Amino acid sequence: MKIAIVCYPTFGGSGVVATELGIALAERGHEVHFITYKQPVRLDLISHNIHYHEVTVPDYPLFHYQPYELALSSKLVDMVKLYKIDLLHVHYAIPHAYAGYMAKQMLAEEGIYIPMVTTLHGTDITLVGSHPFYKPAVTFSINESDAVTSVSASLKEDTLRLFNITKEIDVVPNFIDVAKHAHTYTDCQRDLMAEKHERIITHISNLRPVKRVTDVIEIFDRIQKEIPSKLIIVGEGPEKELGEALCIKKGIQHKVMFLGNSSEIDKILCFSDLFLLPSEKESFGLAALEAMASGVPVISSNTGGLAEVNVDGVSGFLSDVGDVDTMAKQALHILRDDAVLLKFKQQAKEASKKFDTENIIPLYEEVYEKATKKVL
Ligand code: GMT
Repeated sequence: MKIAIVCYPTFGGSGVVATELGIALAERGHEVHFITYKQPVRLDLISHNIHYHEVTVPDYPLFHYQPYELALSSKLVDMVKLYKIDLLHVHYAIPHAYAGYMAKQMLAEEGIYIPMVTTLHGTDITLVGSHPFYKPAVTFSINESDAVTSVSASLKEDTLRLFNITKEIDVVPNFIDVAKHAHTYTDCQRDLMAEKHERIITHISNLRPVKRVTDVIEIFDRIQKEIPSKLIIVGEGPEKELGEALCIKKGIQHKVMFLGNSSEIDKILCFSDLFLLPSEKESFGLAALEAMASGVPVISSNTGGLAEVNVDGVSGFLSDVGDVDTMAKQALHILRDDAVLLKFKQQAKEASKKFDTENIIPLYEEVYEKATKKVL
């Protein structure tokens, strides 16, 4: 099949999922066309089945806001015609489903009928999409999609609760190539980050308020009082300064490293003993799944889709949002004893296998078939 994938190309779960999906589909023989404003961050391998088409919005003094949807829908029309694309798969409803719908309509005028699959990722529904400024357009473009998928059952429930949806929503969970996450390193170089006797605790996110970075630091503070440890925080975002200030206030700044965005997540997870994700909201928690696939147990909140990923008492533990005391106790339970830590590491890796690429990509292919039948 010739598939056009529209996504946000920057750091962030939805872009990562869309990129990895495109790569996996290309490996299965599909021709994949990424259509977005910048080459996706994880797309460093352009194979003969993968194409990238950049959307540019020309600057014009009259534009107070750049009309990206307009440029995207025009680019979609051009690329569908040029490459005879069979299906549009848009990730993140805003504004991609809306631009996709416009492209579909323009193509229909020329007798070209193309199905559109929309994948909902979380903040497009729970944070931004349900805002009254966007809600009618988001509802409309979801209902006008030929197939809709959500990355967890919890996100499906949220979507049905927040919007008036008339379309069936298929749950297709996020996925990971478990084999790629099997470390081949003989030495993770953990001595670069910590002393031999110290545990390494990691948090990776876009450091937005929803990630509760200060909870990460509160949990770590309680851990480091009991056992020697270091905290690595990966990512850039608006809560970084607040996090740094809290570390200084607590006098633990020498034990906490803020690494910024990194393209070496696998190396960081290789030497991590525990992953913290105490988010306020999380439709899935791809970062938790990446940690688990690398054999890193997860202490997380029980919000949204996290309970569908992190298995309580097996791959880590789940607690109520904001309950940093319980999270710290659970972390200490895992970290105190070498044998317990090893058991949780193995269990985390095992639990991630349910979401292996091999199990999930065929579900997307089924959705594509279903959507194609609808427009034929
Ligand atoms: O977590 C974020 O703020 C980024 C956001 C995104 O759109 O990239 O992540 C959402 O999509 C990811 C991929 O499907 C999910 O793993 C995240 O849980 C989800 N984030 C939220 O729901 C807050």
